[in-house]
Amino acid sequence: MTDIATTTTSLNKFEKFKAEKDGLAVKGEIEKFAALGWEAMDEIDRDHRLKWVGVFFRPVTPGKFMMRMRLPNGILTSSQMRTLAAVMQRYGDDSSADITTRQNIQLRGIRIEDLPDIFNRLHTVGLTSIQSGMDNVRNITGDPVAGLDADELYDTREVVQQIQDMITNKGEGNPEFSNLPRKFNIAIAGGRDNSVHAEINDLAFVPAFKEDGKELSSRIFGFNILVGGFFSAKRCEAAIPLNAWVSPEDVVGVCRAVLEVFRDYGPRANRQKSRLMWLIDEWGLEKFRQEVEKRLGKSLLPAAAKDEIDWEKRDHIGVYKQKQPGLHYVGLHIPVGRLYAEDMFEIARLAEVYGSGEIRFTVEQNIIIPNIPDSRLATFLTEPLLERFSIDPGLLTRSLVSCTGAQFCNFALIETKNRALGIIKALEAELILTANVRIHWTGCPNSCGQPQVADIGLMGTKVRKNGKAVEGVDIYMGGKVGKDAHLGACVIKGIPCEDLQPILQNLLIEHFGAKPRQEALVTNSLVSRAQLTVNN
Ligand code: SRM
Ligand code: SF4
Repeated sequence: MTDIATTTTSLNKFEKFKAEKDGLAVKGEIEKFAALGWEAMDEIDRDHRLKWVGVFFRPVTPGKFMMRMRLPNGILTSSQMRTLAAVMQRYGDDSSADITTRQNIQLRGIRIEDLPDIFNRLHTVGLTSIQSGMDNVRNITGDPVAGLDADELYDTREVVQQIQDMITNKGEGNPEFSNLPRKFNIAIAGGRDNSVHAEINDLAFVPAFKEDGKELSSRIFGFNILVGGFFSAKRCEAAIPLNAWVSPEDVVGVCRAVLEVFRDYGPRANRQKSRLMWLIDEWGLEKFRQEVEKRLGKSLLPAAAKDEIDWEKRDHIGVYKQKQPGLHYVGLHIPVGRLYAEDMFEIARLAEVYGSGEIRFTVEQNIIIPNIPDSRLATFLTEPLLERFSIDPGLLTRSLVSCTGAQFCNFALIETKNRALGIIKALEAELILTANVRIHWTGCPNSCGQPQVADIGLMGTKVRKNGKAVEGVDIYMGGKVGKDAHLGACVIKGIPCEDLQPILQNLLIEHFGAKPRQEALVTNSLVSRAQLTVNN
């Protein structure tokens, strides 16, 4: 491995502080920080190293930290949900939680003095927030309906858990992977609809069958590997095929090998050029693949001729039959992923009373409650919580995604979540739609809200209006998810947010078949009059 400490002169400031003291070291200092208080802490420990245990200092709300969990495959139990809700409850109105675009959850309002108690509680219910920020591997995403969907090709749950255990030493923290050149994203698709956005991950596995070569038409299941996908303020790339296929048993080994190569050879001089794709650019795909094979200790087979992603992406909102006879999973829409403690207690209760106690998150920031029997379904659907967390929201609301934005994120150039909800409500009041349109908001070019995968993506920026700097957006279009996924591009720049609604209205009419309600009313009444005439 590269001796990071000896080459500090060519390193950026993040590499320097990582070389001085590993981020994971703060795990042993939590009691000390709790006693000291946030104002007296060393600034680098507070603002950066705490992210190695999933605790984020928020300059927007100093003293009220955010905690980012790890939820492999986006799955948690009702008792875990209740524990998270209880952590938040003590902070009253200061606290909220957000389901993230990586099937995960973040809690807000956390005070440093409570961390020892919070970590104990998390540990008791088998939850961890370890290595969920900064130069670590992020939450590993898997198929949200793994093990439930009759059409699935592979149940991703176990392998996702194994990868997390390998990377984090079963949630205890793993110094082997605590000093990567930059963040790293891994996703495993198990169905035909690419429900994890494989193409925007540094490393992704997509289902693919390989001819076994011995018997005619006998096919073995495995995954084609994609590498190098990422978004950043400077550059956005879809992942490219490594021309390699692996069987499920080798997935964890490949993850380890790729991470070792990235850790030891990934560029560290310029933080804007440190993601995996920059190393692939420097080396070329062939050399990268050879280095991965060296670490793996064996050759990788060439990719299968085609992968199995041949469906449009599903959003899982609504009621669906499971592969287990008599059971259903129900997807609830959580507006922009925002939850409060009382919502989380209630979701936990519903999952226990009607299902098996399991709760799942999707990358669209919604939840799924699985394992609801036929006999309980009708009563479940009358629960008051479903009035707010609908199973049948409006066609724009349904697919709305938003990053955190200015309310809590200091990178943000604009407010996102509340604005997104307000504009969608106004658009739905004005327009009649016939299909859902996926609108994603992101508060700055870091693209946490993934505007490049959306039908319409809105990226926060500052624009000038009447001589003043105001909040605005650049508009992206053409993102395609599921089968033949590809990234959208910026089509309109610098629209002040206050002028956005009519522009979105026109885009929806011109490109997505929306009709103004007034016009639709007139047309409908003409149609019904015409029908009346025919019937008479
Ligand atoms: Fe992100 C940094 C929120 C998914 C690209 N992201 C941040 C920080 C930590 C910045 C900060 O310290 O304030 C944000 C925390 C704000 C807060 O208080 O919530 C933040 N990112 C999020 C979340 C919560 C957005 C959401 O509302 O869902 C997502 C958390 C995922 C998780 O559970 O781990 C989130 N971030 C993403 C994604 C989407 C994805 O993974 O599919 C991306 C683009 C994909 C990618 O990374 O390639 C993304 N976040 C970034 C970047 C740009 C990375 C780069 O290489 O330059 C930053 C800035 C950075 O890391 O320096 C960033
Ligand atoms: Fe913050 Fe920007 Fe990410 Fe939104 S896109 S959460 S504003 S860093």
